[in-house]
Amino acid sequence: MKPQVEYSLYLVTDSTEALLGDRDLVEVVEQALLGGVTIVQYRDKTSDTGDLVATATALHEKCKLHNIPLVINDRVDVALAVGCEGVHLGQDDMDVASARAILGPDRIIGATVSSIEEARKAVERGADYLGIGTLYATNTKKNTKDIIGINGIRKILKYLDDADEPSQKVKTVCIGGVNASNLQRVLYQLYAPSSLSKPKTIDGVAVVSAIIGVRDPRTAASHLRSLIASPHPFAATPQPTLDASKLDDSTLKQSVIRAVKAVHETSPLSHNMTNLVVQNISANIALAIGASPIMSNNGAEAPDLAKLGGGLVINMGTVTPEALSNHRKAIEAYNAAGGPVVLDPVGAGATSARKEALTFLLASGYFDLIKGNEREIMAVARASGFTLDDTTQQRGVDSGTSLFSTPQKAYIVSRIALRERTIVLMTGAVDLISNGTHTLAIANGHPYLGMVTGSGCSLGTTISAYLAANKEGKFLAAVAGLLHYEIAAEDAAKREDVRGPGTFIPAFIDELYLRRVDVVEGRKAWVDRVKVEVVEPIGDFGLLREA
Ligand SMILES: *[C@@H]1O[C@H](CO)[C@@H](O)[C@H](O)[C@H]1NC(C)=O
Ligand SMILES: *[C@@H]1O[C@H](CO)[C@@H](O)[C@H](O)[C@H]1NC(C)=O
Ligand SMILES: *[C@@H]1O[C@H](CO)[C@@H](O)[C@H](O)[C@H]1NC(C)=O
Ligand SMILES: CC(=O)N[C@H]1CO[C@H](CO)[C@@H](O)[C@@H]1O
Repeated sequence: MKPQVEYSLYLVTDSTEALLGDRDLVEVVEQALLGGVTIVQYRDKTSDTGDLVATATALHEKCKLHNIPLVINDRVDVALAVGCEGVHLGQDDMDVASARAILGPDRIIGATVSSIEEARKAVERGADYLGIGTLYATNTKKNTKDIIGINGIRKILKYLDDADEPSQKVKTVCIGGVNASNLQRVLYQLYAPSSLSKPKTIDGVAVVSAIIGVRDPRTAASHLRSLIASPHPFAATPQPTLDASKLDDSTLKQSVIRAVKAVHETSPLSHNMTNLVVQNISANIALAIGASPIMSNNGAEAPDLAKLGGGLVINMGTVTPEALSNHRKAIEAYNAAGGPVVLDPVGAGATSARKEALTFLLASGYFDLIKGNEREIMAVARASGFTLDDTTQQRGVDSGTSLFSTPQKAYIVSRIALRERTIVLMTGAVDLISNGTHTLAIANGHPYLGMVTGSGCSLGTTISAYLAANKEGKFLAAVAGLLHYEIAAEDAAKREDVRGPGTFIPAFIDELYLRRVDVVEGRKAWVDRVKVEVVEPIGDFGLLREA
Protein backbone atom coordinates (compact mmCIF):
# COMPACT_ATOMS: atom_id res chain seq x y z
CA MET A 1 0.00 0.00 0.00
CA LYS A 2 1.14 3.50 -0.75
CA PRO A 3 2.20 5.34 2.43
CA GLN A 4 0.14 8.33 3.50
CA VAL A 5 2.38 11.34 3.12
CA GLU A 6 2.29 14.67 4.90
CA TYR A 7 3.93 17.11 2.50
CA SER A 8 3.87 20.25 4.62
CA LEU A 9 7.60 20.50 5.40
CA TYR A 10 9.55 18.77 2.68
CA LEU A 11 13.32 18.59 3.17
CA VAL A 12 15.58 18.35 0.13
CA THR A 13 19.16 17.48 1.08
CA ASP A 14 22.27 19.07 -0.31
CA SER A 15 25.72 17.60 0.18
CA THR A 16 27.73 20.43 -1.29
CA GLU A 17 30.45 22.07 0.75
CA ALA A 18 28.70 25.45 0.54
CA LEU A 19 25.68 24.27 2.54
CA LEU A 20 26.80 21.21 4.43
CA GLY A 21 30.35 22.31 5.22
CA ASP A 22 32.23 19.51 6.95
CA ARG A 23 29.19 18.15 8.76
CA ASP A 24 27.79 14.68 8.21
CA LEU A 25 24.63 14.66 6.10
CA VAL A 26 23.02 11.83 8.04
CA GLU A 27 23.45 13.70 11.31
CA VAL A 28 22.07 16.90 9.83
CA VAL A 29 19.03 15.05 8.48
CA GLU A 30 18.50 13.37 11.83
CA GLN A 31 18.36 16.81 13.46
CA ALA A 32 15.88 17.94 10.83
CA LEU A 33 13.74 14.87 11.54
CA LEU A 34 13.77 15.70 15.23
CA GLY A 35 12.73 19.24 14.30
CA GLY A 36 9.72 17.90 12.42
CA VAL A 37 10.30 17.67 8.66
CA THR A 38 7.54 15.52 7.16
CA ILE A 39 9.29 13.99 4.13
CA VAL A 40 12.93 13.81 3.01
CA GLN A 41 14.37 13.81 -0.49
CA TYR A 42 17.97 12.68 -0.79
CA ARG A 43 19.49 14.75 -3.56
CA ASP A 44 23.09 14.18 -4.55
CA LYS A 45 24.10 14.75 -8.15
CA THR A 46 27.80 13.94 -7.80
CA SER A 47 28.51 10.89 -5.61
CA ASP A 48 29.24 7.46 -7.03
CA THR A 49 26.50 4.86 -6.97
CA GLY A 50 28.12 2.92 -4.13
CA ASP A 51 28.27 6.01 -1.92
CA LEU A 52 24.73 6.98 -2.88
CA VAL A 53 23.39 3.60 -1.80
CA ALA A 54 25.36 3.71 1.45
CA THR A 55 24.18 7.22 2.39
CA ALA A 56 20.62 6.51 1.29
CA THR A 57 20.55 3.37 3.42
CA ALA A 58 21.74 5.32 6.45
CA LEU A 59 19.19 8.07 5.79
CA HIS A 60 16.43 5.50 5.38
CA GLU A 61 17.24 4.00 8.77
CA LYS A 62 16.85 7.41 10.42
CA CYS A 63 13.68 8.24 8.50
CA LYS A 64 12.08 4.91 9.44
CA LEU A 65 12.66 5.65 13.11
CA HIS A 66 10.55 8.77 12.70
CA ASN A 67 8.07 7.17 10.34
CA ILE A 68 8.96 9.69 7.65
CA PRO A 69 9.19 8.70 3.98
CA LEU A 70 12.47 8.99 2.08
CA VAL A 71 12.55 9.57 -1.66
CA ILE A 72 15.65 9.56 -3.85
CA ASN A 73 16.28 12.26 -6.38
CA ASP A 74 16.64 10.96 -9.93
CA ARG A 75 17.99 7.46 -9.16
CA VAL A 76 15.28 4.83 -9.45
CA ASP A 77 17.96 2.15 -9.08
CA VAL A 78 19.15 3.56 -5.78
CA ALA A 79 15.59 3.73 -4.46
CA LEU A 80 15.11 0.07 -5.38
CA ALA A 81 18.41 -0.95 -3.84
CA VAL A 82 17.59 0.81 -0.58
CA GLY A 83 13.93 -0.16 -0.55
CA CYS A 84 12.84 3.36 0.36
CA GLU A 85 9.46 4.92 -0.27
CA GLY A 86 10.01 6.47 -3.68
CA VAL A 87 11.76 8.82 -6.07
CA HIS A 88 11.69 12.40 -7.16
CA LEU A 89 12.26 13.05 -10.84
CA GLY A 90 13.47 16.23 -12.51
CA GLN A 91 12.65 17.13 -16.09
CA ASP A 92 16.00 15.67 -17.25
CA ASP A 93 15.54 12.42 -15.32
CA MET A 94 13.63 9.27 -16.24
CA ASP A 95 10.00 10.07 -17.03
CA VAL A 96 7.31 9.34 -14.48
CA ALA A 97 5.59 6.59 -16.47
CA SER A 98 8.81 4.54 -16.89
CA ALA A 99 9.65 4.96 -13.22
CA ARG A 100 6.12 3.87 -12.32
CA ALA A 101 6.55 0.77 -14.49
CA ILE A 102 9.71 -0.12 -12.58
CA LEU A 103 8.60 0.85 -9.07
CA GLY A 104 5.01 -0.32 -9.20
CA PRO A 105 1.90 1.36 -7.84
CA ASP A 106 2.86 1.62 -4.17
CA ARG A 107 5.91 3.86 -4.29
CA ILE A 108 5.76 7.61 -4.17
CA ILE A 109 6.78 9.34 -7.38
CA GLY A 110 7.21 13.08 -7.50
CA ALA A 111 8.11 15.28 -10.41
CA THR A 112 9.60 18.74 -10.78
CA VAL A 113 7.44 20.95 -12.97
CA SER A 114 7.65 24.59 -13.90
CA SER A 115 4.94 24.91 -16.51
CA ILE A 116 1.35 23.85 -17.07
CA GLU A 117 2.46 21.49 -19.82
CA GLU A 118 4.96 19.75 -17.55
CA ALA A 119 2.35 19.52 -14.81
CA ARG A 120 -0.19 18.05 -17.21
CA LYS A 121 2.24 15.36 -18.40
CA ALA A 122 3.43 14.46 -14.91
CA VAL A 123 -0.14 13.95 -13.67
CA GLU A 124 -1.12 11.98 -16.76
CA ARG A 125 1.89 9.69 -16.24
CA GLY A 126 0.95 8.98 -12.65
CA ALA A 127 2.92 11.35 -10.39
CA ASP A 128 1.76 11.43 -6.76
CA TYR A 129 2.98 14.94 -6.15
CA LEU A 130 4.46 17.84 -8.05
CA GLY A 131 7.41 19.94 -6.90
CA ILE A 132 6.48 23.26 -8.47
CA GLY A 133 9.09 25.95 -8.92
CA THR A 134 11.38 27.66 -8.98
CA LEU A 135 9.76 30.20 -6.67
CA TYR A 136 12.71 32.50 -5.99
CA ALA A 137 16.31 32.51 -7.14
CA THR A 138 18.57 30.70 -4.70
CA ASN A 139 22.21 29.82 -4.38
CA THR A 140 21.43 26.11 -4.31
CA LYS A 141 19.98 26.07 -7.81
CA LYS A 142 21.99 27.95 -10.37
CA ASN A 143 19.53 27.42 -13.18
CA THR A 144 17.41 30.56 -13.13
CA LYS A 145 15.44 29.99 -16.31
CA ASP A 146 12.73 28.22 -14.35
CA ILE A 147 12.06 30.99 -11.85
CA ILE A 148 8.31 31.38 -12.10
CA GLY A 149 7.52 33.22 -8.87
CA ILE A 150 4.29 33.17 -6.90
CA ASN A 151 2.23 33.92 -9.97
CA GLY A 152 3.73 31.17 -12.09
CA ILE A 153 2.98 28.64 -9.36
CA ARG A 154 -0.54 29.95 -8.96
CA LYS A 155 -1.16 29.55 -12.68
CA ILE A 156 -0.23 25.88 -12.39
CA LEU A 157 -2.44 25.44 -9.30
CA LYS A 158 -5.32 27.03 -11.17
CA TYR A 159 -4.76 24.73 -14.12
CA LEU A 160 -4.83 21.71 -11.77
CA ASP A 161 -7.96 23.03 -10.06
CA ASP A 162 -9.78 23.38 -13.38
CA ALA A 163 -8.56 20.09 -14.92
CA ASP A 164 -9.59 16.46 -14.34
CA GLU A 165 -9.90 14.63 -11.04
CA PRO A 166 -6.33 13.27 -10.89
CA SER A 167 -5.08 16.82 -11.38
CA GLN A 168 -7.29 18.09 -8.59
CA LYS A 169 -6.05 15.33 -6.30
CA VAL A 170 -2.33 15.51 -7.03
CA LYS A 171 -0.31 16.88 -4.12
CA THR A 172 1.85 19.95 -4.59
CA VAL A 173 4.86 21.48 -2.93
CA CYS A 174 6.63 24.65 -3.96
CA ILE A 175 10.38 24.94 -4.07
CA GLY A 176 12.94 27.70 -4.30
CA GLY A 177 14.08 30.21 -1.71
CA VAL A 178 11.45 29.56 0.95
CA ASN A 179 12.67 30.47 4.41
CA ALA A 180 11.31 31.58 7.75
CA SER A 181 10.88 35.17 6.63
CA ASN A 182 8.76 34.52 3.57
CA LEU A 183 7.09 31.19 4.38
CA GLN A 184 3.78 32.43 5.75
CA ARG A 185 3.21 34.94 2.98
CA VAL A 186 4.10 32.31 0.39
CA LEU A 187 1.54 29.92 1.89
CA TYR A 188 -1.07 32.67 2.04
CA GLN A 189 -0.58 33.83 -1.52
CA LEU A 190 -0.12 30.41 -3.11
CA TYR A 191 -3.60 29.41 -4.01
CA ALA A 192 -5.31 29.05 -7.33
CA PRO A 193 -6.56 32.53 -8.23
CA SER A 194 -10.26 31.98 -8.58
CA SER A 195 -13.30 33.39 -6.89
CA LEU A 196 -14.31 29.91 -5.72
CA SER A 197 -14.58 29.65 -1.98
CA LYS A 198 -12.15 26.72 -1.69
CA PRO A 199 -9.47 27.10 -4.35
CA LYS A 200 -6.59 24.62 -4.55
CA THR A 201 -3.68 25.58 -2.34
CA ILE A 202 -0.15 24.29 -2.05
CA ASP A 203 0.23 21.23 0.23
CA GLY A 204 3.72 21.97 1.39
CA VAL A 205 6.97 23.84 1.02
CA ALA A 206 10.26 22.27 0.05
CA VAL A 207 13.33 23.74 1.69
CA VAL A 208 17.03 23.17 1.24
CA SER A 209 19.26 25.90 2.67
CA ALA A 210 16.82 27.05 5.35
CA ILE A 211 17.45 23.70 7.08
CA ILE A 212 20.62 22.16 5.64
CA GLY A 213 22.53 25.44 5.50
CA VAL A 214 22.02 26.54 9.10
CA ARG A 215 23.97 25.73 12.23
CA ASP A 216 21.01 24.26 14.09
CA PRO A 217 18.83 22.29 11.65
CA ARG A 218 16.58 20.95 14.41
CA THR A 219 15.56 24.39 15.68
CA ALA A 220 15.23 25.67 12.11
CA ALA A 221 12.94 22.81 11.13
CA SER A 222 10.78 23.12 14.20
CA HIS A 223 10.49 26.88 13.70
CA LEU A 224 9.36 26.34 10.09
CA ARG A 225 6.89 23.69 11.26
CA SER A 226 5.37 26.07 13.77
CA LEU A 227 5.12 28.82 11.15
CA ILE A 228 3.25 26.40 8.89
CA ALA A 229 0.93 25.33 11.66
CA SER A 230 0.10 28.77 13.02
CA PRO A 231 -2.24 31.15 11.25
CA HIS A 232 -0.53 33.85 9.22
CA PRO A 233 -0.59 36.81 11.63
CA PHE A 234 -1.39 39.30 8.87
CA ALA A 235 -4.45 37.31 7.90
CA ALA A 236 -5.34 35.88 11.28
CA THR A 237 -8.49 37.89 11.88
CA PRO A 238 -11.37 36.18 10.10
CA GLN A 239 -13.01 38.48 7.56
CA PRO A 240 -16.78 38.53 7.19
CA THR A 241 -18.14 37.06 4.02
CA LEU A 242 -20.84 38.96 2.31
CA ASP A 243 -22.67 38.44 -0.98
CA ALA A 244 -21.89 41.22 -3.39
CA SER A 245 -25.65 41.76 -3.49
CA LYS A 246 -25.72 42.34 0.27
CA LEU A 247 -23.35 45.25 -0.03
CA ASP A 248 -26.29 47.62 0.07
CA ASP A 249 -26.51 51.22 1.13
CA SER A 250 -27.40 50.64 4.74
CA THR A 251 -24.70 48.00 5.30
CA LEU A 252 -22.20 50.43 3.90
CA LYS A 253 -23.32 53.39 5.94
CA GLN A 254 -23.39 51.39 9.14
CA SER A 255 -19.91 50.13 8.49
CA VAL A 256 -18.66 53.69 7.86
CA ILE A 257 -20.09 54.83 11.18
CA ARG A 258 -18.64 51.84 13.02
CA ALA A 259 -15.23 52.35 11.46
CA VAL A 260 -15.04 56.10 12.20
CA LYS A 261 -15.92 55.37 15.82
CA ALA A 262 -13.38 52.57 16.09
CA VAL A 263 -10.57 54.86 14.94
CA HIS A 264 -11.72 57.49 17.39
CA GLU A 265 -11.87 55.04 20.26
CA THR A 266 -8.66 53.11 19.65
CA SER A 267 -6.54 55.96 18.34
CA PRO A 268 -4.35 53.53 16.40
CA LEU A 269 -0.74 54.29 15.74
CA SER A 270 -0.10 55.21 12.16
CA HIS A 271 3.53 54.50 11.42
CA ASN A 272 4.63 56.06 8.20
CA MET A 273 7.86 55.62 6.38
CA THR A 274 7.64 58.55 4.09
CA ASN A 275 9.59 61.49 2.77
CA LEU A 276 10.09 64.85 4.43
CA VAL A 277 7.95 66.73 1.91
CA VAL A 278 4.69 65.38 3.22
CA GLN A 279 5.36 64.81 6.90
CA ASN A 280 3.59 67.86 8.26
CA ILE A 281 0.30 67.42 6.43
CA SER A 282 0.35 63.67 6.99
CA ALA A 283 0.77 64.03 10.72
CA ASN A 284 -1.94 66.66 11.01
CA ILE A 285 -4.36 64.59 9.02
CA ALA A 286 -3.66 61.53 11.14
CA LEU A 287 -4.40 63.52 14.29
CA ALA A 288 -7.57 64.95 12.77
CA ILE A 289 -9.07 61.55 12.01
CA GLY A 290 -8.15 60.33 15.49
CA ALA A 291 -4.99 58.33 14.82
CA SER A 292 -1.61 58.75 16.52
CA PRO A 293 1.03 59.55 13.94
CA ILE A 294 4.54 58.32 14.37
CA MET A 295 7.36 58.73 11.97
CA SER A 296 10.27 56.39 11.84
CA ASN A 297 12.25 55.56 8.78
CA ASN A 298 14.51 53.29 10.78
CA GLY A 299 13.78 49.62 10.06
CA ALA A 300 15.47 48.54 13.29
CA GLU A 301 12.79 50.30 15.30
CA ALA A 302 9.91 48.68 13.42
CA PRO A 303 9.62 45.46 15.46
CA ASP A 304 8.93 47.47 18.62
CA LEU A 305 6.51 49.83 16.90
CA ALA A 306 4.71 46.93 15.20
CA LYS A 307 3.81 45.53 18.62
CA LEU A 308 1.80 48.63 19.47
CA GLY A 309 -1.11 47.50 17.32
CA GLY A 310 -1.03 50.18 14.66
CA GLY A 311 -0.64 50.21 10.90
CA LEU A 312 2.29 50.90 8.62
CA VAL A 313 2.40 52.96 5.45
CA ILE A 314 5.20 52.29 2.99
CA ASN A 315 5.60 55.29 0.78
CA MET A 316 7.84 54.75 -2.22
CA GLY A 317 8.83 58.42 -2.36
CA THR A 318 12.51 57.54 -2.03
CA VAL A 319 13.90 54.34 -3.48
CA THR A 320 17.50 54.32 -2.29
CA PRO A 321 18.86 50.89 -1.31
CA GLU A 322 18.95 52.07 2.29
CA ALA A 323 15.30 53.15 2.25
CA LEU A 324 14.27 49.87 0.63
CA SER A 325 16.13 47.80 3.18
CA ASN A 326 14.43 49.74 5.99
CA HIS A 327 11.08 49.22 4.28
CA ARG A 328 11.64 45.47 4.07
CA LYS A 329 12.49 45.25 7.76
CA ALA A 330 9.38 47.20 8.69
CA ILE A 331 7.13 45.11 6.43
CA GLU A 332 8.47 41.90 7.95
CA ALA A 333 7.91 43.27 11.45
CA TYR A 334 4.30 44.30 10.79
CA ASN A 335 3.54 41.07 8.94
CA ALA A 336 4.84 39.13 11.92
CA ALA A 337 2.79 41.19 14.36
CA GLY A 338 -0.32 41.06 12.17
CA GLY A 339 -0.44 44.84 11.76
CA PRO A 340 -1.87 46.17 8.51
CA VAL A 341 0.55 47.43 5.87
CA VAL A 342 -0.43 49.88 3.15
CA LEU A 343 1.74 50.28 0.07
CA ASP A 344 1.77 53.64 -1.67
CA PRO A 345 3.90 53.06 -4.79
CA VAL A 346 4.47 56.75 -5.54
CA GLY A 347 5.60 57.32 -9.10
CA ALA A 348 5.88 53.56 -9.68
CA GLY A 349 6.71 52.87 -13.30
CA ALA A 350 8.19 56.32 -13.92
CA THR A 351 11.79 55.13 -13.81
CA SER A 352 13.42 51.74 -13.93
CA ALA A 353 14.70 52.24 -10.37
CA ARG A 354 11.10 52.63 -9.25
CA LYS A 355 9.99 49.58 -11.18
CA GLU A 356 12.68 47.52 -9.49
CA ALA A 357 11.82 49.00 -6.11
CA LEU A 358 8.19 48.01 -6.57
CA THR A 359 9.11 44.45 -7.51
CA PHE A 360 11.41 44.29 -4.49
CA LEU A 361 8.71 45.55 -2.14
CA LEU A 362 6.04 43.19 -3.48
CA ALA A 363 8.42 40.30 -2.81
CA SER A 364 9.29 41.60 0.66
CA GLY A 365 6.06 40.86 2.37
CA TYR A 366 2.31 40.98 2.43
CA PHE A 367 0.38 44.21 1.88
CA ASP A 368 -3.15 44.59 3.16
CA LEU A 369 -3.84 47.37 0.70
CA ILE A 370 -2.11 48.85 -2.30
CA LYS A 371 -3.21 52.31 -3.36
CA GLY A 372 -2.22 54.51 -6.27
CA ASN A 373 -3.41 56.47 -9.23
CA GLU A 374 -4.12 54.76 -12.52
CA ARG A 375 -0.51 54.74 -13.71
CA GLU A 376 0.84 53.54 -10.41
CA ILE A 377 -1.68 50.73 -10.28
CA MET A 378 -0.80 49.72 -13.83
CA ALA A 379 2.83 49.54 -12.68
CA VAL A 380 1.68 47.30 -9.82
CA ALA A 381 -0.07 45.08 -12.36
CA ARG A 382 3.20 44.70 -14.27
CA ALA A 383 5.22 44.07 -11.14
CA SER A 384 2.65 41.47 -10.11
CA GLY A 385 3.33 39.59 -13.34
CA PHE A 386 0.56 40.67 -15.68
CA THR A 387 1.30 41.65 -19.26
CA LEU A 388 -0.47 44.83 -20.23
CA ASP A 389 -1.80 45.88 -23.56
CA ASP A 390 -1.06 49.45 -22.64
CA THR A 391 2.60 50.24 -23.10
CA THR A 392 2.50 53.88 -22.13
CA GLN A 393 5.27 54.91 -19.81
CA GLN A 394 4.48 56.72 -16.66
CA ARG A 395 5.92 60.20 -16.68
CA GLY A 396 6.00 61.24 -13.07
CA VAL A 397 3.86 61.42 -10.03
CA ASP A 398 1.11 63.28 -11.90
CA SER A 399 -1.50 60.89 -13.12
CA GLY A 400 -2.31 62.53 -16.46
CA THR A 401 -5.50 61.69 -18.27
CA SER A 402 -7.16 58.36 -17.84
CA LEU A 403 -6.75 55.63 -20.40
CA PHE A 404 -9.55 53.45 -19.12
CA SER A 405 -13.27 53.54 -18.51
CA THR A 406 -14.69 52.91 -15.05
CA PRO A 407 -15.68 49.30 -15.81
CA GLN A 408 -12.21 48.67 -17.21
CA LYS A 409 -10.63 50.09 -14.08
CA ALA A 410 -12.91 47.92 -11.95
CA TYR A 411 -11.71 44.91 -13.87
CA ILE A 412 -8.05 45.90 -13.41
CA VAL A 413 -8.23 46.44 -9.64
CA SER A 414 -10.19 43.26 -9.08
CA ARG A 415 -7.72 41.16 -11.06
CA ILE A 416 -4.73 42.53 -9.16
CA ALA A 417 -6.52 42.18 -5.83
CA LEU A 418 -7.35 38.54 -6.52
CA ARG A 419 -3.85 37.81 -7.68
CA GLU A 420 -2.01 39.49 -4.80
CA ARG A 421 -4.72 38.49 -2.35
CA THR A 422 -5.00 42.05 -1.15
CA ILE A 423 -7.16 45.16 -1.45
CA VAL A 424 -6.39 47.46 -4.38
CA LEU A 425 -7.48 51.09 -4.53
CA MET A 426 -7.13 53.07 -7.76
CA THR A 427 -7.70 56.75 -7.06
CA GLY A 428 -9.11 59.19 -9.59
CA ALA A 429 -12.21 61.25 -10.25
CA VAL A 430 -14.00 57.98 -9.55
CA ASP A 431 -12.07 55.71 -7.19
CA LEU A 432 -12.17 51.97 -7.68
CA ILE A 433 -11.55 49.67 -4.75
CA SER A 434 -11.59 45.88 -4.78
CA ASN A 435 -10.65 42.90 -2.68
CA GLY A 436 -10.95 40.52 -5.61
CA THR A 437 -14.55 39.49 -5.12
CA HIS A 438 -16.15 42.84 -4.27
CA THR A 439 -15.51 46.01 -6.24
CA LEU A 440 -16.87 49.47 -5.52
CA ALA A 441 -16.81 52.71 -7.53
CA ILE A 442 -16.69 55.80 -5.30
CA ALA A 443 -17.42 59.24 -6.72
CA ASN A 444 -16.81 61.41 -3.65
CA GLY A 445 -13.87 63.79 -3.27
CA HIS A 446 -12.75 67.11 -4.67
CA PRO A 447 -10.19 68.14 -7.31
CA TYR A 448 -8.30 70.24 -4.73
CA LEU A 449 -7.11 66.99 -3.18
CA GLY A 450 -5.12 66.33 -6.34
CA MET A 451 -3.46 69.75 -6.15
CA VAL A 452 -1.94 69.38 -2.72
CA THR A 453 1.43 67.70 -2.18
CA GLY A 454 1.09 64.88 0.25
CA SER A 455 -2.65 64.43 -0.02
CA GLY A 456 -2.19 61.03 -1.66
CA CYS A 457 0.24 59.95 1.06
CA SER A 458 -2.11 61.18 3.76
CA LEU A 459 -4.86 59.04 2.31
CA GLY A 460 -2.55 56.06 2.85
CA THR A 461 -2.05 57.15 6.45
CA THR A 462 -5.80 57.50 6.94
CA ILE A 463 -6.55 54.10 5.49
CA SER A 464 -3.84 52.41 7.55
CA ALA A 465 -5.42 53.79 10.71
CA TYR A 466 -8.82 52.54 9.59
CA LEU A 467 -7.42 49.08 8.87
CA ALA A 468 -5.66 48.96 12.23
CA ALA A 469 -8.80 49.93 14.12
CA ASN A 470 -11.09 47.62 12.14
CA LYS A 471 -9.13 44.41 11.63
CA GLU A 472 -12.24 42.27 11.42
CA GLY A 473 -13.54 43.91 8.26
CA LYS A 474 -10.67 45.34 6.31
CA PHE A 475 -12.39 45.93 3.00
CA LEU A 476 -15.23 48.02 4.37
CA ALA A 477 -12.81 49.73 6.76
CA ALA A 478 -10.70 50.91 3.84
CA VAL A 479 -13.85 52.12 2.12
CA ALA A 480 -14.85 54.00 5.27
CA GLY A 481 -11.45 55.68 5.54
CA LEU A 482 -11.66 56.75 1.92
CA LEU A 483 -15.17 58.15 2.37
CA HIS A 484 -14.30 60.04 5.54
CA TYR A 485 -11.38 61.59 3.67
CA GLU A 486 -13.25 62.51 0.52
CA ILE A 487 -16.40 63.83 2.12
CA ALA A 488 -14.29 66.05 4.38
CA ALA A 489 -12.58 67.35 1.23
CA GLU A 490 -15.97 68.16 -0.32
CA ASP A 491 -16.97 70.04 2.83
CA ALA A 492 -13.70 71.96 2.99
CA ALA A 493 -13.90 73.00 -0.66
CA LYS A 494 -17.42 74.37 -0.10
CA ARG A 495 -16.34 76.68 2.67
CA GLU A 496 -16.32 80.42 2.07
CA ASP A 497 -12.85 80.86 3.48
CA VAL A 498 -11.45 78.37 0.97
CA ARG A 499 -10.43 79.98 -2.28
CA GLY A 500 -7.96 77.45 -3.66
CA PRO A 501 -5.61 74.59 -2.76
CA GLY A 502 -3.63 76.73 -0.29
CA THR A 503 -6.53 77.72 1.93
CA PHE A 504 -8.01 74.28 1.36
CA ILE A 505 -5.45 72.40 3.47
CA PRO A 506 -6.23 73.86 6.90
CA ALA A 507 -9.95 73.72 6.15
CA PHE A 508 -9.63 70.09 5.11
CA ILE A 509 -7.91 69.21 8.40
CA ASP A 510 -10.76 70.95 10.26
CA GLU A 511 -13.44 69.11 8.31
CA LEU A 512 -11.76 65.74 8.80
CA TYR A 513 -11.81 66.38 12.51
CA LEU A 514 -15.41 67.67 12.45
CA ARG A 515 -16.73 64.66 10.50
CA ARG A 516 -15.21 62.41 13.14
CA VAL A 517 -16.74 64.44 15.97
CA ASP A 518 -20.09 64.35 14.13
CA VAL A 519 -20.18 60.58 14.20
CA VAL A 520 -18.97 60.34 17.76
CA GLU A 521 -21.70 62.74 18.88
CA GLY A 522 -24.39 60.99 16.90
CA ARG A 523 -24.71 63.33 13.90
CA LYS A 524 -24.58 60.92 11.03
CA ALA A 525 -26.10 62.95 8.21
CA TRP A 526 -22.86 63.27 6.27
CA VAL A 527 -22.76 59.53 5.82
CA ASP A 528 -25.82 59.88 3.58
CA ARG A 529 -23.71 61.74 1.07
CA VAL A 530 -21.64 58.71 0.08
CA LYS A 531 -21.63 58.09 -3.68
CA VAL A 532 -20.81 54.43 -3.84
CA GLU A 533 -21.79 51.91 -6.48
CA VAL A 534 -21.21 48.19 -6.46
CA VAL A 535 -19.58 47.19 -9.75
CA GLU A 536 -20.88 43.81 -10.77
CA PRO A 537 -20.48 41.73 -12.75
CA ILE A 538 -17.09 42.69 -14.06
CA GLY A 539 -16.47 41.83 -17.70
CA ASP A 540 -13.20 40.48 -18.99
CA PHE A 541 -11.67 43.26 -21.00
CA GLY A 542 -8.51 41.38 -21.92
CA LEU A 543 -6.43 44.32 -20.72
CA LEU A 544 -4.34 42.21 -18.39
CA ARG A 545 -2.92 38.94 -19.59
CA GLU A 546 -1.44 36.29 -17.33
CA ALA A 547 2.26 36.51 -18.11
C1 LIG B 1 14.63 34.54 2.67
O1 LIG B 1 14.53 34.44 1.27
C2 LIG B 1 14.41 35.68 0.61
C3 LIG B 1 14.15 35.39 -0.87
O2 LIG B 1 14.99 34.41 -1.37
C4 LIG B 1 15.66 36.50 0.85
O3 LIG B 1 15.56 37.73 0.18
C5 LIG B 1 15.80 36.71 2.35
O4 LIG B 1 16.97 37.44 2.62
C6 LIG B 1 15.83 35.37 3.07
N1 LIG B 1 15.80 35.61 4.51
C7 LIG B 1 16.56 34.92 5.32
C8 LIG B 1 16.38 35.23 6.77
O5 LIG B 1 17.35 34.09 4.91
C1 LIG C 1 -14.29 41.15 0.16
O1 LIG C 1 -15.03 41.89 1.12
C2 LIG C 1 -16.35 41.41 1.33
C3 LIG C 1 -17.04 42.36 2.28
O2 LIG C 1 -16.43 42.38 3.51
C4 LIG C 1 -16.30 39.97 1.83
O3 LIG C 1 -17.61 39.47 1.95
C5 LIG C 1 -15.53 39.11 0.85
O4 LIG C 1 -15.39 37.80 1.36
C6 LIG C 1 -14.15 39.70 0.62
N1 LIG C 1 -13.45 38.92 -0.40
C7 LIG C 1 -12.21 38.47 -0.22
C8 LIG C 1 -11.59 37.70 -1.36
O5 LIG C 1 -11.60 38.66 0.81
C1 LIG D 1 2.16 72.40 8.90
O1 LIG D 1 0.84 72.39 8.40
C2 LIG D 1 -0.02 73.34 8.99
C3 LIG D 1 -1.42 73.10 8.47
O2 LIG D 1 -1.45 73.02 7.10
C4 LIG D 1 0.48 74.76 8.69
O3 LIG D 1 -0.36 75.70 9.27
C5 LIG D 1 1.90 74.88 9.23
O4 LIG D 1 2.43 76.11 8.87
C6 LIG D 1 2.80 73.75 8.70
N1 LIG D 1 4.06 73.79 9.36
C7 LIG D 1 5.21 73.68 8.71
C8 LIG D 1 6.43 73.72 9.55
O5 LIG D 1 5.27 73.54 7.50
C1 LIG E 1 0.77 60.78 9.84
C2 LIG E 1 2.16 60.50 10.15
O1 LIG E 1 2.48 59.46 10.68
N1 LIG E 1 3.04 61.41 9.80
C3 LIG E 1 4.46 61.26 9.98
C4 LIG E 1 5.05 60.78 8.69
O2 LIG E 1 6.45 60.87 8.65
C5 LIG E 1 6.93 62.16 8.91
C6 LIG E 1 8.42 62.16 8.66
O3 LIG E 1 8.73 61.65 7.40
C7 LIG E 1 6.54 62.52 10.35
O4 LIG E 1 7.07 63.75 10.73
C8 LIG E 1 5.04 62.55 10.46
O5 LIG E 1 4.66 62.75 11.77
